Amino acid sequence: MSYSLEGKRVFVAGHRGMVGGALVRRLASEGCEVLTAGRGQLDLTDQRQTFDWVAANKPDAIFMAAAKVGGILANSSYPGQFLYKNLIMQANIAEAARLAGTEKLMLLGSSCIYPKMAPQPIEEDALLTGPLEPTNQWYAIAKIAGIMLGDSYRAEYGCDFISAMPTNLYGIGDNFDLETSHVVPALMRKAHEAKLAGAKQLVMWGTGTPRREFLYADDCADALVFLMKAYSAPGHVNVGSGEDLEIRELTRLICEVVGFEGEIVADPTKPDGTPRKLMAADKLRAMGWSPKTSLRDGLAKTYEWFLANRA
Ligand code: GFB
Repeated sequence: MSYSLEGKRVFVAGHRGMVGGALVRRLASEGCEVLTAGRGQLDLTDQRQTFDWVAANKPDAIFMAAAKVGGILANSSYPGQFLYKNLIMQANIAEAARLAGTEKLMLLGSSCIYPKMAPQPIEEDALLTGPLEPTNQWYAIAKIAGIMLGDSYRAEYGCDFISAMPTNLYGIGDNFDLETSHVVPALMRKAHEAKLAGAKQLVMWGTGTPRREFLYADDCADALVFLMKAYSAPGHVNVGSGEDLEIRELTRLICEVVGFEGEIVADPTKPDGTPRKLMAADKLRAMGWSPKTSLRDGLAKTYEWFLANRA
């Protein structure tokens, strides 16, 4: 490991989100001081506030887990917000970190940065080799800009800025709003409500044939802390489970975990999105990291959290 977090001041931007929350839990065992700032305290879209907060709090390391995120419908409904907010927050935090002399910054993106028709599993060097998936191109462009920002600051100023690209994530603290959420929390909530109502059917968006890779958020946080300590180079690193499945198989698995035994009905009027986005896991595996939580176990833990926190 080349960078130790022990005794360091570590800022988790976006600690109320699913990834940020998982990072705060994971960092508890690193012997560091974790810094957080609520939205009322720090608006990352505000350049002056961001510069002043970072200068005053002097973090040694920053995990940039703050982002405007959402599922397939939210991405296609709010293209301006997804592009603008993600661009501006990343730019503000990168420049604030440079000005304050922050030792290390990790920028985060998503597997949707890759071309829609990228060969599978998707290697890191598939970036910018073809057109993006239209439903999430706005978010993808912002996240590609984030990678470039990190690499350009490394090249010009010698900043130790790195980028990680997690696959589709789910877990504790996820967004369960049916209009804006990702597929796992949406289907979990639908299955739960269908079970309680004694409904005969559950509606799955799209055709059910797209394939997706999923990683439990706490496994993702573990990988991000690992990379913060072990990785220092230009170019992003894929963070995934290395396995994918069809949305209809995922739907069946979620229904099993929740205990809903009715019929699954497809709604092809809703978008499928990209047909497949399984990322190559080799770069991270070669460094010595692999995930611990199976999809079934992660779904069970997520459902447990949902039951305890759904109010
Ligand atoms: O998770 P999701 O919204 O986003 O949808 P993406 C994944 C797949 O699940 C799509 C299907 O094929 C959806 O049509 N699906 C089935 C559902 N039922 C549902 C449902 O009830 N709700 C939702 N939301 N989907 C996002 C990108 O893409 O993934 C982001 O838009 C980001 O930019 C994120 O990359 C990780 O996997 O298609």
